[in-house]
Amino acid sequence: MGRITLSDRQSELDTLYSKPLDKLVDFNFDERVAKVFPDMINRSVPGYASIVAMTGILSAEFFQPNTYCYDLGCSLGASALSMAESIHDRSVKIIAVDNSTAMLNKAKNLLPQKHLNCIELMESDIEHITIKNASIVVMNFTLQFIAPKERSALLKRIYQGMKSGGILILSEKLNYTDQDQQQLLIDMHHFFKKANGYSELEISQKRQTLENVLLPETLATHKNRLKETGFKHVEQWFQCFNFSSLIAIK
Ligand code: GEK
Repeated sequence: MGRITLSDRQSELDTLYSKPLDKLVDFNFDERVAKVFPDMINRSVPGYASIVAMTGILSAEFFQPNTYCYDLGCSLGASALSMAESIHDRSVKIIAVDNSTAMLNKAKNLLPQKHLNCIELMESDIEHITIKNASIVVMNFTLQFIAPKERSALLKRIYQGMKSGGILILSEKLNYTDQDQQQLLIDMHHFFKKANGYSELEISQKRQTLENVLLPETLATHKNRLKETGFKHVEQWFQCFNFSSLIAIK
């Protein structure tokens, strides 16, 4: 029997950018986005469902009893739910953090009651929380929204709050320094979005609203930063077009 994921549950169709908009304002995670989020992320991020499922599988293997799991930038809690369904230790406590009230309100209604005992939803900026006693930290497509100059400090605080042998799962959209390579990867991502029913107008308007908000970096930048932070082992375990996931072991 398949697992229940948030994407299987009712989500409205994402049509936010289907009409020409007079003024394109920077993308933010408000109520309109929260309403359509499962549809939006599944049709926009290649490999999203796989990454969420693998987050559960990896967490179950690396979880240490009586430690915390963190889902940073949890949105509707898909990664937290994947962890809750995969980790069978009764001591598991998952702290799912997001600074969007709209996302957390929706998450409260969507997450199955039986998992709300072990998942604590916390409304906060992930740059202002204390990470402690953590064996699993997940940042699935969240670091890309943090100002680049703040990223090292955030990763250092995460590292300091982690147990030895604990893991960070870091999923991000990637950038390429070689212009041809960058263009090819962007084109392939657009093919993916078109195949999922987004029009050229939707793709272009959404891209413009994300330009100042979602700031991707290269794979090398991520790997180097994780190593400089102190992680013993850093491995890229997934890539689909320009979307990737890394595991970093303390
Ligand atoms: C998933 N991980 O479905 N503090 C807290 N939350 C933040 C911050 C911040 N400083 N900045 C952004 N966010 C999820 C998907 S979405 C990715 C993550 C995407 C939150 C923001 O409110 C949003 O909910 C999430 O990070 C990014 O597995 O939409 O591409």
